[in-house]
This record gives sequence, structure tokens and C-alpha cells, in this order.
Amino acid sequence: MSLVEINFDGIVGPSHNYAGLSLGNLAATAHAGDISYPRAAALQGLEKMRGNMALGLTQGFFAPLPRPNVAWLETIAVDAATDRALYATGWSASSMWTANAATVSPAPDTADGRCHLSVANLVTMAHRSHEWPDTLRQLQLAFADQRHFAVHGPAPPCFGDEGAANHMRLTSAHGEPGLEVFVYGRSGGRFPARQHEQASRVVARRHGLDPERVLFIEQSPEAIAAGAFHNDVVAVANERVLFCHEQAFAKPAAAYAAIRERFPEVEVVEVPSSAVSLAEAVRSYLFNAQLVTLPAGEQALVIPGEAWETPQVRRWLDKMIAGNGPIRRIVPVDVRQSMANGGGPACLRLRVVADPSTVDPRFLIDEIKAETMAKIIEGHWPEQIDPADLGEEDLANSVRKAREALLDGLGLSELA
Ligand code: SUG
Repeated sequence: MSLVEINFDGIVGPSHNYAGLSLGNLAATAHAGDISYPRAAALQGLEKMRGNMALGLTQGFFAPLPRPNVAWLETIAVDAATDRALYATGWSASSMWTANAATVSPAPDTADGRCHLSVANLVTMAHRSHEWPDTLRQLQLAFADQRHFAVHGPAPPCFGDEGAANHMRLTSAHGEPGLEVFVYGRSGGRFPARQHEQASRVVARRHGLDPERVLFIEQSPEAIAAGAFHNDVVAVANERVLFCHEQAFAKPAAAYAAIRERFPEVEVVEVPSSAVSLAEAVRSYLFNAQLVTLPAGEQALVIPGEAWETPQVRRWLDKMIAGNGPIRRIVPVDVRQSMANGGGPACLRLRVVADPSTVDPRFLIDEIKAETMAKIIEGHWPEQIDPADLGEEDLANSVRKAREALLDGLGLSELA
């Protein structure tokens, strides 16, 4: 069996909008009330997937969840006239950020030799708290083969869990055993800490991880206060490389030492605040990048165009590439519609290390399927949404029909 990293991107849903629902997410707050462009957003996401496929990477996807979520709106007994912000929570396309769908422990790390996935409860934000039941259905379908996968329900809601966005894995190669690093937050600042330490510990125990190959590290409170609501806004790891900002962790020296003790091969590529300030790191989303191993073995960093266009960041990247570091290539991508809601290239994907032949093939994508998806998106996704229109019956119908057309086209109608 050959284990590879598969990136499962969330297809940007037809209700993609800027309702400004995420406290602590500076981009989403700054764009609250703007007109969104769901069709362009979904095509940007698809282009990113195609770019990664062209690099030789294995690509999967998850379909958008049903929106508006009528059951949720009924549960909270709200309508468009009562409380617009609360009402908008039923329309969010936030499941596109699949880095928050689940935490994944690949088979070489777990006691029973299966790949374990725990769906994230996302309880801190109302608009995300109702994602998990539909996400779970999708995970159970994609990873139905119980010889290779174990799919878990969410951690109890008293422990906030935001999934893989707060989880990193260091390993000599994807298919080898790894060190799993869980990064939790402790609040106290102006923004909530979404990942609770106990949620991470629940997930690690349920996945059957070897305590010798697990670490729980605190995210720096300054990073949360600066708008890094998830660890993946300030750090990303791939195989033996940890790429992070100097202020990513509460006690950086202790964090690196603990990682080195358990995984001596680690190469830490740390960006100092003197080169890129924390504020610029969060604004440009430099670290919300996909750090990937290309088929020839070198590592590439897939970054948002915004990072590439930020002079401080560009200077640092140019210097890094000119040097002898482990990251050899920079690939800027345009995911501006998602970025305006605080979702960069890394937010848009869930990494699963698995043998692709054990995954339901309907969730894997090749160029032919990408073309089918592009046509459906072009034909059905609303061109634009004004958040003031959330609640209009016509809009609700076109959002529903667009999703149905996609599910039909992909043979996934059972998710309807
Ligand atoms: O949870 N934005 C998402 C962005 C998630 C980014 N994910 C990672 N860093 N892995 C969030 O804050 C904005 C939605 C709105 O305001 O309508 C939003 O939910």
C-alpha cells in the first residue's frame, strides 16, 4: 500500500458571502457587508486545485454543505427580520475551509494502524457550529472503508475544536510514523481562543496516538490578539520542515526544543518579527500556505497572491530561496474571494495521508472532473451576493439548485 498526502479542498459554496461573522478574524471583519462573488470564488478555488494537480499532487475535494441550513435556523428560532447577523449564520459557506473539517492522524501514527479522522465541533463560532453533522456524513462516505479508516464524531461541545488548522505533523516521509503537534490557545486577549487544549487531548487519545510521539503546545496569546485565530495563520509543517513565525508559540524556544527532542530531524524555518512583523504575517497570510513535497522530492510553498505582493514578505522569500533552505519553490495563487473572509490556501484544504485507492473515488479529482465542476459552477453559482439579500427566497432557491447540480454531476446525490 502506498501512502501519499491527499489534499481535500472545500469547493466554495454558492452562498459564499461577507456577513462578518467571525470575531477575531480581521479579514472577515474588514470585509463585512461587502458584495461577494461566489462564482468567481469557486473558480479560484478550482484553479488552485488544478495548479496543485499540475504540480503532480494528488487532489480530493469536499462538496459544499446544504445552505441555508433551515434546521439550524429553526433551532435558533430566528428569521431574517429578527436578527440579521444571527440569521446569516444559517447561510455561511464556511465549510469551504476544510482545514477546520477534522483532525487527521495517518495510519502509521495510530495504535490500530488505521487513519483516524475526528470531525471538528467548531463550537466557538455560531455560523460554524452547525457544520459538523453534514461534514461527518461526507467524511463517513469518503472514508467508508473501515479496514483503513476510523471516522469519529466531534469532541464534546465543552471543548472547542477547530480541527487540522491547529494540528501539525512532522515525519521523515508522509508514509512513515510522525510526531503530531497539537497547538491550543488560551484566551485572555481581545479575541476568543478557539482551540481548547482538552479538545486536542481528546482527539489524540481517541486516535490512539503514542504519547511519545505527541506534543501539546500553546499558541502565543499575542498571535491570537493579532488575528491568528488558528495556528495555521502563523505556522505550517510538512514532513521534516516546520515553517513558522517567531511569535507563533507562547514559548518558542521550549516548543522547538520539545519538538527536537522527539523528532531530531526537524528543520525549523523561522521568520523573525524583524523581517516580517506579526501584523504583516497575519495580513498577508504568508503562513497560511500549503507546504508540499513535489514528486521530485523538493518542497514548495503555495502562498496567497497577497503574500507575494507584500514587500516585507517578498524580500524575506527572495532571500530564503536564494539561500540553502529546505523550501525550494514559491507558488503564488489567487484565492482572493476566500482570503477576504480570512481563508488562505491552507484553510481551503484538509490533508489526509492515505492510499488513494482506499478513498471513495467520487471525492478524488482529475482534470476531466475539474472541467465538469467548472461548467457546473459557471452555469449555476450566483454571480454575486449582497449580504443584505440573505433571506430572499429566490436567492435561497438558486443556492440550493446550484448545490444539487454539483452533487448530481459528481454522482453524490445521496448527500442532497
Ligand atoms: O473560521 N472565516 C473562517 C476562516 C477559516 C480559516 N481557516 C483556517 N485558518 N484554517 C473562520 O473564521 C468568515 C465567515 C463570515 O464572516 O461570514 C469565516 O468564517
